[in-house]
Amino acid sequence: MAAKHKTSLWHLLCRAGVSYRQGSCYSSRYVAVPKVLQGQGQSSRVPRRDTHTLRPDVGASYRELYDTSVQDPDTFWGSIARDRLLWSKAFTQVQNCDITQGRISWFLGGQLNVSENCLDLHARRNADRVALIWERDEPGTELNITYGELLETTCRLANTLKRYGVQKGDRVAIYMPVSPMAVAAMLACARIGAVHTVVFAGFSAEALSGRIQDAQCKAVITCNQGVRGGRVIELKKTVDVAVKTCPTVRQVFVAQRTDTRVPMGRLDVQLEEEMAKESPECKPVPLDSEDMLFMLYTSGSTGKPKGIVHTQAGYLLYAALTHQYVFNYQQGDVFGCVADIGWVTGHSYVVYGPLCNGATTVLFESTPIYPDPGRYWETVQRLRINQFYGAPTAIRLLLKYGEDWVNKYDRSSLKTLGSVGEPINHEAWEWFYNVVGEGKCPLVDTWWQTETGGICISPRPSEEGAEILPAMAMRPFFGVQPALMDEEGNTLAGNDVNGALCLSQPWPGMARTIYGDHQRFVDAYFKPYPGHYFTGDGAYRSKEGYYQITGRMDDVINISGHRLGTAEIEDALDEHPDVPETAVVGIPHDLKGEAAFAFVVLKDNVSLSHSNIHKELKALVSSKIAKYAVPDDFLIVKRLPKTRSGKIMRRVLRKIAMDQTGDLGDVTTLDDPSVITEIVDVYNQYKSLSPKS
Ligand code: 7RM
Repeated sequence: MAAKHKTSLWHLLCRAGVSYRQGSCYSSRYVAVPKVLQGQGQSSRVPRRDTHTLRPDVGASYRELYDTSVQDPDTFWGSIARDRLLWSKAFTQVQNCDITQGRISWFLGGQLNVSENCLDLHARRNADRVALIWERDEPGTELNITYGELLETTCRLANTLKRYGVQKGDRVAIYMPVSPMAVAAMLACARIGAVHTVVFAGFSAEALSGRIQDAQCKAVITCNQGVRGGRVIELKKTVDVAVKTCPTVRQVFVAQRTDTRVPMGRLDVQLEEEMAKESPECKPVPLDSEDMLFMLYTSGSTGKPKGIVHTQAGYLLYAALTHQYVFNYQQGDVFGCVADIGWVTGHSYVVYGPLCNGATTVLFESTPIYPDPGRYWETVQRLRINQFYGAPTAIRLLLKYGEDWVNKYDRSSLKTLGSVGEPINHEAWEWFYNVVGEGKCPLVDTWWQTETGGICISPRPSEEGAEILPAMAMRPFFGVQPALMDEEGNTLAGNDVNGALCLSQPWPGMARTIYGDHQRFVDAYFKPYPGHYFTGDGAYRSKEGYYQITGRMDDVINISGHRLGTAEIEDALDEHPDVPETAVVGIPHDLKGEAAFAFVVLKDNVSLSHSNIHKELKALVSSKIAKYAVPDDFLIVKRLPKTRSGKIMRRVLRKIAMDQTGDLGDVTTLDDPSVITEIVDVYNQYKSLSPKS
């Protein structure tokens, strides 16, 4: 038995992972079959078995491994990084971090190429192994893309970018549906050292343009149209509007997702036509470990979205290691993460983690209820998905439709279920575990953030005998050391305590900076609790020492797993000419997790009717941000509750919006407490007019 004899750290890590340093028998056989990625072709399955196996049986020494990872991170991460990544140049220093300054660097002196690690390495071994299964919007029309094909597509795309002048360090915006071409676009950037910023293809022109401007993107890669839930999305049209206000953009590359021709303008280039002219080979550029890989915009509590920056080696290593261990991914498995690539979950667990591990990863283009609420499970049956990773908001939605939609389909391929994006409530957890998984698959509730790069707190099903308690994120991953803080900034000792969740030492996957604003990075994450990374979330450490995440502590809300600053919605509402001031709060919502509730102050003598104002405000939010951000409720009030220093007391508004006016907490710092009764009266009136079931 493996657990019996004491094994070296090195040995444990090697047998758990894919050892590229020792792997010797690469075949140079290389099949590159051009395939129109959006093509109408039949799905053809090719064997995805591999010659090497990832062994899950790491056994009882997990505890030892964890202890080493936090007590001696240099040995731990150094040996794993050497073993699991293919380096062009070896690193000379494992880390050089000082989190009080927000300085984080890993694997210094080393050089590698992320796309080579994600593609060439696997294509050399077996070019015919399936890298992507593109589960397109119409069920039953999936396409398989092999490592050989994805490599060729990526190279052609990289060569095209180069020909149009995109160079190392340039930023490229990707505004595309979940598709192989989008993955190739990300990897093509990585191949030449360009920095991608993927913008969710549901965002408005204004949101897209804001991100392109902040990142000063040189190019945009998009599609003529998108298809989702049976509906066509006019992506190119949105880009046309967005780039009008983006002087840095020199080219817009347009791929064809549908057969529809869209008008092409001065900046536009038909992507597939250009790619056809290019060589199918493109040498990967060796990049420094700390060169930028991508940035991804995410909401903070104040102001505009922040461009969270991730770099090469540390990010890739962390995404790959967590992908393997948290989901107990084994070579040959079909990994199904249904997140959009516009979110960090799509980056780490649709693209980078799985591809670095040579996995077969599903690209899910559709929605949980298209064409009916059985879609996920029908897909699981048809693709024989082994790990299914989704969001609580979708689970809560589906459980309302009943078990028949699940039971209709064969889910016997499932081995691990995962949840991410927000706290998963007990009802959803039990349903996911018992109905979907029939009580047979471990369900991992994975806590992490855009800023953490990969999963930080989660059960690990591959850990022998490890218990998983419902609706709890449970245990820190290797190298992650959580701490809970009280209001005075003291670390809470012992168990059965509640506090602000911090992580007390750096790990390779953590964000490096906020693009163009390092001071904001330091202020937001490292100032609140000196010496720690502050997550912005609250957590409870149970009697057993397990972690449960309680939710955001700041003015960020989480609608259907989409993190959004209340300030962003307020900014959009405030653009209305009749609206001088608003306050948006998040309140619990059965399906969406949280919903936005808007308190709106109107100018005197407004002539528009309230219902027209509602309509206009809704339209504003959906055009400035996205449809999902539109508040469910609008309450028109005379004034907002403010402290003497002028800060809106959202805590009180949240209580009112949740109908908990009996317990408003401390309101002594309010400038004029009579504002409370004023708002409560309006709320009660509103409630009596629109009773909610
Ligand atoms: C991966 C992702 C991050 C915020 C985070 C939390 C919340 C995410 C969980 C969760 C409770 C979870 N990145 N969150 N996962 N809360 N349990 N398992 O979601 O940057 O978009 O959002 O999401 O509040 O701080 S994110």
